[in-house]
Amino acid sequence: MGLWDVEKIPFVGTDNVEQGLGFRYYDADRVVAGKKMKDWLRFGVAWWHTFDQELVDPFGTGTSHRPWYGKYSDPMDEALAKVDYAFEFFTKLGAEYFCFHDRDIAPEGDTLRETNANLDKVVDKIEENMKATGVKLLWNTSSLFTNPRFVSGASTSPFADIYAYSAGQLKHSLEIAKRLGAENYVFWGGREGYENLWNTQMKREQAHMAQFFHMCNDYAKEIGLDAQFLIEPKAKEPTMHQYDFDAATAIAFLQTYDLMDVMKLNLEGNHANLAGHTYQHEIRTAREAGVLGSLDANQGDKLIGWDMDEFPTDLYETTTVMWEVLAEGQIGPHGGLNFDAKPRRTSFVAEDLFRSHIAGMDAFAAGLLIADKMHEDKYIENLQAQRYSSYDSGIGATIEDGTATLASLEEYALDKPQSELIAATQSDHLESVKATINNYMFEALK
Ligand code: XLS
Ligand code: NI
Ligand code: NI
Repeated sequence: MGLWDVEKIPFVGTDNVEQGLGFRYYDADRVVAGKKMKDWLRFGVAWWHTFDQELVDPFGTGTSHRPWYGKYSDPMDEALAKVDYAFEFFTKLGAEYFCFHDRDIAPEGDTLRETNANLDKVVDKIEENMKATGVKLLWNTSSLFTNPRFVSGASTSPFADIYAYSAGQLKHSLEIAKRLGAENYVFWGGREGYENLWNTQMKREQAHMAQFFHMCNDYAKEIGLDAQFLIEPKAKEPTMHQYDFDAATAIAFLQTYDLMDVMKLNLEGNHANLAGHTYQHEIRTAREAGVLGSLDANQGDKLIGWDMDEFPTDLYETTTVMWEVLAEGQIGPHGGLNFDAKPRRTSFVAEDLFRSHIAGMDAFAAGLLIADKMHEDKYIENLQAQRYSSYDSGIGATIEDGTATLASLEEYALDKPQSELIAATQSDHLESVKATINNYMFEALK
């Protein structure tokens, strides 16, 4: 059986309604819209939630049962042992990618030098396991938010020693990305923002952050690291206001500081909600600016206003995400779906780690099937083309080709009676559109 008390997760198809330890929809090699399911979805397992999370909440200690608990007194021994658990987990689940923060995988020493030495030992073992299993690194990142030294940020810290430390930490993290062949490298600025504006020089902090990214890019070039850099927007939590608030804010930052060619975005469902948006809104915004990079797959809770990191099971949302991905042709040049998600505190046995990933993978596989059916019929494409068709010829075409002026448009509009203007608008039958999408969901999964 191995280290985990679970067999390799099989594809079982749709005979049974009750979800067990098998996939109903995720059939890795099944071809959908010209690509294998696994190549559309590129699922990643998040090290921090899966192997480090004890399922604490602000009112209670951890509830999780994990097979390595109580076996190791030295934290380095536990860190090394967890690599074996991790790779057996990826393989049994059938996830081809994983993601980690530097501090997820190895304990810190007193100095950066000592910490790097711990890290390198674990990275050696990860590298061996990657070679042996073929599992790949979707992205790695650096925790510039957990340790108390980052209390007021890292590259936006008002304290230059902390900036310098962060740069040193990042340098080694990029070297690890290079060594492990990371497809992307993520920057999530959990503490890059402010608690209060009275004591904050916002522009100065943002300029420091931009300079930090430029230094990272210079170093990546120097060492020949070709991982795609990704900013992960989040509105708030832990910091009251984060500078990478949402996709649009992050894009404006990238444009202001000449970073559009350096960075794309890693978008997360729950973060979209914290910014007051849908996941689809964030993905569309990034797509249309040419910066969709990768996705953190999770969902929030409509009734709770913080980052819940629930496993994504909302079929409607996975359908909208996969509709956008199919329209884009890919998640991003090197993108994937990283489960930045944890089981609930009440789902505490080790097997729930498998169950929760299966639930998320099946929800996205089903979303892919539904979105594919919609694309095959060009349902949304036709609906949108029809809605904007008045720009394809006549006065609309003069607006789009730039020949229209205020004077030419005034001349066109000046004597049009109200009845003609009202007749130029059309009902969009929005309720029927939504009902049709529901029908696609039923039909595609039959
Ligand atoms: C936290 C973020 C974090 C990033 C990686 O809310 O989602 O987990 O994905 O640092
Ligand atoms: Ni998050
Ligand atoms: Ni995330």
